[in-house]
Amino acid sequence: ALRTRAAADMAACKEEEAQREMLGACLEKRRALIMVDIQRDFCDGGSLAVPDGNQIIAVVNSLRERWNWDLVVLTQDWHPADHISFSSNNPGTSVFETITIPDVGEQVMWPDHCVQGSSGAEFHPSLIARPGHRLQAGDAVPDDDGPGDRTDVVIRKGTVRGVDSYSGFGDATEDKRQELTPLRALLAARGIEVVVVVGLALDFCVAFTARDSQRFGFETYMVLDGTRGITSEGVDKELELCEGAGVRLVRSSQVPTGA
Ligand code: VGL
Ligand code: ZN
Repeated sequence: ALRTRAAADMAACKEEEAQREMLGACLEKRRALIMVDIQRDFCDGGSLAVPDGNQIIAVVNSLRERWNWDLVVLTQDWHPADHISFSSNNPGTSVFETITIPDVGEQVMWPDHCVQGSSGAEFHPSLIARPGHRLQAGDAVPDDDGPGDRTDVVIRKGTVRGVDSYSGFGDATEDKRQELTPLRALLAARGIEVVVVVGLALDFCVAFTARDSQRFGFETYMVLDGTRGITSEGVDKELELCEGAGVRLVRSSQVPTGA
């Protein structure tokens, strides 16, 4: 057993090294940090609090100072009060059950959360955030304000009553459900090649955003200590899907420092 353990440790070590090299090779590439839904409602005391969600904030804050990002994006779950994903808007359902909605498909029934303009929808007060442009589905990508611009771009999602959107890119699983945000166009316009994803919740919006990012051709990393999930089964399943899709799973210590 000891030998197996040593072999496993060695394999883990090699993998870490490989990942560090991979991110090290990104030094010449334009990179974006995407902070997914770090909002009051997903943190301690919020209406859809992710267990230990608050613990990511220090990691995320140091990550943003650690590397010189070409772009920082803050996604913001931003639902109208009559949103289809709220159990309260689907009489007879209970919170956390999955129902099938005609023309929509499977939908988890969530407690009311991140209602537009509510305090629960605000970014967590301890998060270092510099909200600049605020964009949602239907908005055009604004011109680059130049290298002097140190503000973050806010991407709002879940803004259309009848469509939920876990991914920061928006959901487009069926024609009827198209609700794409300008995130993909924004990354393209800024010449981004590498995307690093952190935030809440790993098993929903973080995983969906990371997989879309990889699928759209960005070299995508998920920082494991910069995210937490709602359930451990969900986390296991989504991490497997992410790895299968080519998303690299790393730790914040593997992200390079400096320029
Ligand atoms: C999220 C459930 C519902 C998330 C958003 O940010 O992961 N989860 N809406
Ligand atoms: Zn939501």
